[in-house]
Amino acid sequence: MIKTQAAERGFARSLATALLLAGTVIGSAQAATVQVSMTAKEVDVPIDNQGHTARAWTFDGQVPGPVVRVTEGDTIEFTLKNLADNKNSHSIDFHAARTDILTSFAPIKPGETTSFKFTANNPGIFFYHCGSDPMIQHIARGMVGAIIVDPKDSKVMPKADREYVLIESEMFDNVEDVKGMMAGNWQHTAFNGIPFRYDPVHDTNATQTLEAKPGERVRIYLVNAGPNNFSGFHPIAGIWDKVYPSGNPKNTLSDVQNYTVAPGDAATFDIISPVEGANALVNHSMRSALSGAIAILMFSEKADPSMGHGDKILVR
Ligand SMILES: [Cu+2]
Repeated sequence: MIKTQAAERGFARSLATALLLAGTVIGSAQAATVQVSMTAKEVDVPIDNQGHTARAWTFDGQVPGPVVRVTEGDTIEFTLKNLADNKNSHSIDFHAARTDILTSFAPIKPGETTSFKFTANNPGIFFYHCGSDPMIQHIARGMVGAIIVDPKDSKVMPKADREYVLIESEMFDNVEDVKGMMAGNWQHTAFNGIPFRYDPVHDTNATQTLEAKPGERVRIYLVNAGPNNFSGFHPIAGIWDKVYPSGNPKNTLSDVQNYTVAPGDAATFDIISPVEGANALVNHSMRSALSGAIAILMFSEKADPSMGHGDKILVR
C-alpha cells in the first residue's frame, strides 16, 4: 500500500480548510493532492509458494505493485523513477486517469524520472501497468497493480467489513519468449503473483487463505492483468451479493453467480456467507483455475481480525 497518502491528504485538507477559513477559495476542501512515487526495479521475486524466484520487472520490487488508494476528486501527482541499473525502458498507464498517452504514459530509459498529474474523478477499482514495448512482456513479467478510488460519499455503497485485492495474471515459464507469449503459451495463472497463493488445498506449500466471519460483507477487488485471458469470476459455494463493474457504485448488479472481467478490466465483488466454511474464488475457466486461479475464502468466527484491513487487503 502506498502509505504516504493519508498523511498528505490530511495535511492538504487542513491546509485547504485553513485557507477557506481565511477567505481564500481554492476549490473543494474535500479534494486532496496526493503524492505517489514508484520505482521500476528489475529484481528477483518469488514465483511459487515454495520460494523459487525469477527475474521480474516490477513497480517497487513487488509483484503486483503497491495498492494505490485515493478518494474520488483527489489529484494524484505521480512520479516514476527507472533505476539506472535496469536494462529496459518502463512506463506507467493508470486506467483511472484521463490524460495524454504521449506525455504522461511515455516510456523512460534507465536512469530517467518522469512526473505527471491527474484527477481521479471516477470512483472504482482500476488497473495500472507498464505500457512499454512489448507491453505483453512488461505485463507478464510483473509490472501490474491496482488503484482504488473510494467514492467521495461513502454512503453510496454498503460498508464492507473486510476488503481484499486480487490481481489475476497468466504466468509464462519463459519470460524472454515474446513470440510464445503472443501465441498464448502460458503455463500458470496467479492471484497476486503466485499460483494457488491462497489455496492450501491445491498447493500444500500455500500458508495463507483470505479470512472473514459469517455474515460479514467481504469486498473483493478483482483486477484482471491478463495479458490475454478473460476471467469468469465465481465464488464456489457462494453467490456474489453485489457486483460493481469497474467498481463504480453507479453500476450495481445483484445476486450474480459469475461475472466476466476482461483483460485490462476490474470489478468489485461483495460476498456474504450465512455459514461457517469455505468458498473458493476462481476464474471458472478450468485451465485458469487448475493452473492457479483459486483463492480460498475461509468464513470462521475465529477469523483473524487484522485480515482484510489496512496493509492486509493485498495479502503478501
Ligand atoms: Cu516496464
